[in-house]
Amino acid sequence: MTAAEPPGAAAGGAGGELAGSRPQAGPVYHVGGRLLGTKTTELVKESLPLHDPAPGTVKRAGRRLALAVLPLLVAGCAPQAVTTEGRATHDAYNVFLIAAACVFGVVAVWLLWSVVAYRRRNDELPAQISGSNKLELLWTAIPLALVLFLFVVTVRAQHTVLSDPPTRVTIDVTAFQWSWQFDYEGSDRQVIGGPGHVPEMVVPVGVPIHIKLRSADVVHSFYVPRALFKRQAIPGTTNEFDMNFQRVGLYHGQCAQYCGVAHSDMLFRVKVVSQDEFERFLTSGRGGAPTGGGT
Ligand SMILES: [Cu+2]
Repeated sequence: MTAAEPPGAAAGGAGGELAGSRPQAGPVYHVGGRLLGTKTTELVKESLPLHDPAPGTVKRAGRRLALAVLPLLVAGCAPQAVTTEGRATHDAYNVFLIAAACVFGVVAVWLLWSVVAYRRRNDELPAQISGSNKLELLWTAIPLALVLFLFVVTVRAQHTVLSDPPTRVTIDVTAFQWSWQFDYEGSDRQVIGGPGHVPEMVVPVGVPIHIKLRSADVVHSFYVPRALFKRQAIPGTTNEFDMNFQRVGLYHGQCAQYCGVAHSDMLFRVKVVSQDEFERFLTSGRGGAPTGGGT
């Protein structure tokens, strides 16, 4: 008997004195290194573990799965937007999120079902099927329809964000190393930030604000998280866009493009006020008087 052969093989093959103490067995067959059976009808036990997992293992796996899924769920949350444009972006984002979740759910359930329903039960090869025009058409048409649907959702959201409504408030925003300057067209109102002073861009609620964004030196980025909007300020270029704030409040803003050693100081705030308060703001601080910490 060779070292790889189990004792039963030696007993059956040699017909020696051990034959009477155990069932007579023929040579053992190996497929892919696994012990499958003998020439007799008796099957030798599989060497792979087929026992049920311990209850504690299932609980631990459940906890790990929850820990893995929770950050994904949290990461899927976007802040509630406070501008008309931001809400359009948020709505489009949610449609994408729901579509992605549905695709994931269908694929995951289908995959798990296939693993369980078509698991290996014996050594027989399953039916070998290849080519199905119906299936090919189905799994081409469904993703195509999904992509077209998401394309339409994107174009509609983009149309809202990039629409150019008539405005009566235009603000020239200039980014510089390392703060912001806000000039109100049609008025001599000006707000300039500086070291230790976070400037406030005061805007009226419910009114489209037209912004002309420029840079005085290097590339910066105008970013208001609650507006779900970011746009670069590029030297020699004027980027124009509109923001229509729907809620009174004070919203954080910052430069989102690394622009030098004091980049982290490039903060600003958007102060959304009533239209009356905005009129008072425009007329009460003529001559570039500071507001909200601006200099
Ligand atoms: Cu910057």
